[in-house]
Amino acid sequence: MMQNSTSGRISAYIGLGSNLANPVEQIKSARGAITQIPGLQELAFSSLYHSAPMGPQDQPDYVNAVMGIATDLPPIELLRCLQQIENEQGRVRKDQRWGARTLDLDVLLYGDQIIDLADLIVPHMGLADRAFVLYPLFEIAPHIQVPGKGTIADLLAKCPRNGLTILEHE
Ligand code: A4P
Ligand code: MG
Repeated sequence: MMQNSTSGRISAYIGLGSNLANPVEQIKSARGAITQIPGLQELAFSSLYHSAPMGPQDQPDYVNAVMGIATDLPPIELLRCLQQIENEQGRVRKDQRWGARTLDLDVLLYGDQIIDLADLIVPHMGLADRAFVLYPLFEIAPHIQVPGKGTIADLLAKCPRNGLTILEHE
């Protein structure tokens, strides 16, 4: 039986983050670009959140959000489409881990699948301990299970807000 599907499609969740070149506009523009991907439909979009940087502290604060989609794209094709949007929005990959970026799009969840490929690990590795992922995800999917990790509510209960605030309500 196919689980977490909408009319035969898989429901998946994408994490959006930006801390350069007008982050709010970066997130909104990415949302528009994602909805243009063939074989994909938006189901939900969280509020926009303001978060302190995780990683190097000498970078601007972030704007983060989570989008719920239904798609029939295989997960690796979804990742490639998202990476193309990152590139189109001026993402420059630097050597510094967790450094500043115009746009970061992560596949957080893909149905109830656990994926362990060289280029794609799902659930996303940071999901369980990042307030800027868990809180927006909980906002749009409060009853979801994170495969291998438990319910979103349990994960959230163990994750301090860490200064996370809502910037713009959906
Ligand atoms: N990759 C593997 N699994 C996935 C997945 N589920 N989704 C691979 C997306 N990509 C995945 O990503 C590096 C590689 O991860 C890709 O080639 C892909 O094949 P990247 O986007 O090129 O590099 P990155 O984003 O700099 O690295 P990383 O370690 O993924 O960083 P994160 O985890 O994305 O964190 N602070 C706040 N407040 N808010 C943020 O959004 N984001 C980061 C980046 C740092 N600090 C932050 C935030
Ligand atoms: Mg990333």
